Amino acid sequence: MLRLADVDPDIAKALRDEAVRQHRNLELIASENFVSEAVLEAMGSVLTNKYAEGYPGRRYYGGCEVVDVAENLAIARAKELFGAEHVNVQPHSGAQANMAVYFTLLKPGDVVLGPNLSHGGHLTAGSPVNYSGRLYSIVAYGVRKDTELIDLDQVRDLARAHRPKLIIAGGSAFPRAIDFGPFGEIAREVGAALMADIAHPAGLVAAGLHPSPVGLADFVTTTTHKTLRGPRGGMVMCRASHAQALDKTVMPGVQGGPLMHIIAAKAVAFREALTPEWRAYQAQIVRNAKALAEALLARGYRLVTGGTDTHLILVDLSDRGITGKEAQEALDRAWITVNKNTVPFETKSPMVTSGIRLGTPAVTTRGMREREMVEIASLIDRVLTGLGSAAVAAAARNDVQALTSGFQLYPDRVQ
Ligand code: DSN
Repeated sequence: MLRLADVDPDIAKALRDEAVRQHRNLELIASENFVSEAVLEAMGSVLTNKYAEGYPGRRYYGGCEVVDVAENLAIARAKELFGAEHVNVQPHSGAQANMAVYFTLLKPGDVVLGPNLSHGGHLTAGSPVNYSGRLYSIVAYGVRKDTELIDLDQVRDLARAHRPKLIIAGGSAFPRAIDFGPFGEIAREVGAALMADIAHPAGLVAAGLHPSPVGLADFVTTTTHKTLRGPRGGMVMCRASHAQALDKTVMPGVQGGPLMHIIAAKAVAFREALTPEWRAYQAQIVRNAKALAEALLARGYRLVTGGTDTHLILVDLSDRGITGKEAQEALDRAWITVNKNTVPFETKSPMVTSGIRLGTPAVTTRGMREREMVEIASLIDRVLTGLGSAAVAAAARNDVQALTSGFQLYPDRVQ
């Protein structure tokens, strides 16, 4: 059997280079994480060969008895992890998970009340450049100017005025925990369905460290690769009463063949997530985020909402005369990986932005703790203060490598 290095040395080199980059750099993108070797093994498996349109026991293809085992395990473990009545593990991504819910509930033109993208929402919650914004009549809510927390009075007022069919709670850049209770009350009052997108805090939700919308929202969507630390993919949870409609929308409504190797890897990740060690890991993610936030505040950085109670920090750099783009690029040169991000009431384009988003899931997976977070804050500060200096970037690269080399990651892949 020919190995990858023999068949395609260029891709083999790209894979090794990426493993080296992941080991060498400080990974602070809030939506990224490092999966276990067991999850990688399930993803890179013979299950990729199998077509299995349909659901366990009800497929359109023969030979599905083995992949049925994998999908049933993924479903059962996800139900146990989140306490959900029904789970569909087939969505290929968070965007497709959200699409499945919209297509289950809505007709084109229906009114949807969702979070403004530049206030922490997500593209699929109604951005005009996304299918959601093109198909539905979107009304956007935001955060309050004084607290930068979700403006629930505005959510209620807009819901009463526009009578949406669907209300969306959750997004990709909220540093604070979301209280789903008031969203549920508002949705009930105006007769709307509620969808909670927990892609970012899903791991914290499963570990009981963030309020759970399961049982309260009609639909809960998530990705499986962020705090949840599984393979890249999506998932939808719902009440049993919506199960049949949801499953029909996922397949044949918006998807064809499920990715059975990814579903098997989801099952592996959920098994890992049902252990006490994984819960302790989630708690450390939050402790690390708080430690990083405090260390940045101590260096004079302005954090949106003044801090965090999740895995995520949003740094507003507008008072420093640096754009998010400049900061991301300078940090990249120092092997610190972050993403530029809009801040509430943003004045710059999404390609420039006034802020950067930081997260601790990946560095926590590597075993870093509060002490390292203080060091990371100091490194970020040195790079941003010395913006444009090649000497500062070179010195920071040395210190980043010294730090990351103490925390193993995929040792067999960086040889
Ligand atoms: N792109 C994801 C993130 O970085 O938050 C959201 O889909």
